[in-house]
Amino acid sequence: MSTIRIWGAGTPRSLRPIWLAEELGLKYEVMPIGPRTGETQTPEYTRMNRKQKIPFLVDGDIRLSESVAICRYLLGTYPNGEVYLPATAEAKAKEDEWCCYIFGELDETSLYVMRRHSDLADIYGASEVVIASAAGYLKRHLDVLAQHLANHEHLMAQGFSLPDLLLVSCLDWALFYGVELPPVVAQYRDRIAQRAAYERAMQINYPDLFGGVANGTA
Ligand SMILES: N[C@@H](CCC(=O)N[C@@H](CS)C(=O)NCC(=O)O)C(=O)O
Repeated sequence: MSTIRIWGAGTPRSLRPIWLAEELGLKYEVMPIGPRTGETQTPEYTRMNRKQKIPFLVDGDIRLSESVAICRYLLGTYPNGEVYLPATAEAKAKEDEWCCYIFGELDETSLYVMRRHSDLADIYGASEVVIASAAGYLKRHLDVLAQHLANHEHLMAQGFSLPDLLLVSCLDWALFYGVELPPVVAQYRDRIAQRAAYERAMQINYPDLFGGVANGTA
């Protein structure tokens, strides 16, 4: 079996494949490069990933960028029953509906827009107006999630799934930006964050916060 290598640490997107690898009990190695350190710009990394972004996965002949695609690959290739893997076209579509929603509306349209015009203002320009607008948009979708989570333990009826992992990575990101979560969403987030795999992944992804070393070999 080849060594699974995951490039990237220190961001909500890099947490996703690390957390999933921990859930699946995989043996893997993390190369803890950061997004703004110059490490994604080297000729070696650029040859591997022309996008010059993290996370990135190598598993044998498979090379993948995009946090959601990497997670889908790991889950589909190494399922272990701990994370729900939909089997029918209908169940796959329902799971995908959540994944697209979380990635499209929370990650890219809200949180990353807030990041671009705050932390990354030197590159994309500072704009309080854009940040406030993106935060308002985020709130609207947190309310949608609150409605669903008021009577569901997980996003999918079948139990913990990839959409939950993606959502919690976004909720942590929102909390980092000081966003107040609706109570039912905060309770859901706290429940999921008790998973042992999440706690291990946090320590691997954010070694500086936990005083450890980014050695992701599970
Ligand atoms: N859609 C991509 C986004 C990847 C991404 O933008 N990663 C950031 C860190 S969270 C990065 O590497 N930024 C470096 C850059 O844009 O130069 C995913 O979900 O993996």
